[in-house]
Amino acid sequence: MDLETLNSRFGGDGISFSVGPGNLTVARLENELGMAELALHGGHVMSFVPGGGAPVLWMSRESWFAADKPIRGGIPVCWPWFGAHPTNAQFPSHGFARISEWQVKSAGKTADQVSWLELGLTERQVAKSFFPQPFDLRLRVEVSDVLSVALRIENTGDEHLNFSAALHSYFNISDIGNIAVVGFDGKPCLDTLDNTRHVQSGSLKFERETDLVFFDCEEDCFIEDSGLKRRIRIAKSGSSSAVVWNPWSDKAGRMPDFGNDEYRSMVCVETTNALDDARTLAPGKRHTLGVVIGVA
Ligand code: TA6
Repeated sequence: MDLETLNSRFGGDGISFSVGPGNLTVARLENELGMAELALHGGHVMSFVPGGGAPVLWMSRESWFAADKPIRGGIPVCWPWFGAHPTNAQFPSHGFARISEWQVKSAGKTADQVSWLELGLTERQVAKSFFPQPFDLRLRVEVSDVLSVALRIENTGDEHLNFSAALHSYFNISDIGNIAVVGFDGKPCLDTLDNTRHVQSGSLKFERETDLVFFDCEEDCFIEDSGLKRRIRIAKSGSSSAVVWNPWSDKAGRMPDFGNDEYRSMVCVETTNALDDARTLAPGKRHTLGVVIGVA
């Protein structure tokens, strides 16, 4: 759908569509309480700024903005597999949803200043080789003084549908040395760097590459940032796992779409159905993976 049609059908009242980086179509949702931008490419929330506050989501200055590449930052939608494809190393990391073109389904604003946009993706827009089963994805983004992102997955086929998924949120922080991630105390955890499991004790601080998958965790978690003097709240739904990731300097240096020093200004706290928390949908059934992000 071209910009003129998008704006005439779904624009207005603080919702607009324009050409963004890499000529990607970007939707902007703005009201008195907050602002967010998302690319139709990947159904990718790129930014969220609560009224009068600092940007909450991080975006690499080296990010690709291209039809065949994932955007590095914001909230990548990882589906139908988290991480590497289980059997085909040629398939894209973290699934195909974040490199597919999503369609706008509806948009609006409620009386209490919540602007929302709903995008859709089905098997008709995706290469059959990646995934042979029918599905219907809906991504609903709501913006006020908090950001809500909900990925609804429906099995529209007649076979069981197995998937893993993530809302792979990148958060903007003052410096990796200034933060603690709180909320995983006592949770079982897999360290993917050495494939060992342990139980987390206390809050998470960062001094090296960190890539941890937490299980049995449905509670809210927080990023406490002494530099920005703020606490980001991450409230999950439809998820009993989470991933905390920082690539640190060596891995950042190996990623062409990630500035060598940028690991200091970001942390990922991801809302997932990953590994042990992968899901199966019977025909006709739905599952929603959601996150509400706010600043205290
Ligand atoms: O969520 C953590 C992780 O799986 C890391 O292992 C790292 O690979 C990161 O995601 C980014 O993956 P990407 O494919 O976006 O480079």
